Amino acid sequence: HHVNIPKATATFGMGCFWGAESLYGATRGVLRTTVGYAGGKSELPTYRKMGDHTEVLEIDYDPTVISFKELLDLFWNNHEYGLTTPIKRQYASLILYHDDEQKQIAETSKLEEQERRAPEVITTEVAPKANFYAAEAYHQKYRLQGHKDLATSLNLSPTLLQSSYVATKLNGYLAGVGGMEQFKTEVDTFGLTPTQRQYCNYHVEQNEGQGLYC
Ligand code: MHO
Repeated sequence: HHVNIPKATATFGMGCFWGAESLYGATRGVLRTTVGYAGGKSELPTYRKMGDHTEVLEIDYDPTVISFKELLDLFWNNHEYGLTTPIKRQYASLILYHDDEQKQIAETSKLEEQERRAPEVITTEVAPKANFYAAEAYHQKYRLQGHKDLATSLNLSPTLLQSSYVATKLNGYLAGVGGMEQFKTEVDTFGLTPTQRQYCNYHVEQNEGQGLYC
């Protein structure tokens, strides 16, 4: 993996962060994902004491491969944010922008989405990204960690659970996102052993298109 790949970051709250992490993980142009807590003011949130924070996904992406607008299209198409269902702060629909360009694109995109959904009122908030607190290790790459033997064989330290490109990708593909055809085009870059690869092939095929759940 080359160090000079251009990198930008997006932060979204879209309900349970396990699903969001798998959705974006298998998406082309996404380089790394980390789940965490953001959007509030309380100090050092944890899963048990989240305070006024929301479960969010931080996404590092290559903007020459996928645009912020394309990340937003996935955002709108993959979670609930209508006023018909009251949403707890923990699962709020949230776009935390990193710069003025993201702010503008997010606000325009929200207006368009509101027009599409009217008369329903969408609850999504657009706000500046302030503090982001990475979630506990057991929440990172949750679907991948569910494959215990594979996860163990990958030697994922708590740091790697947040930063590994391969863990990011496998966490998406094993949850059925991306599909077998796309997986085949990328798997050579993952550096898997033959055993790991065979295991992944089987489960990517089994789970393809199963839909995200929490
Ligand atoms: N409470 C749900 C979702 C977890 S989530 C990371 C569960 O345990 O399945 O909010």
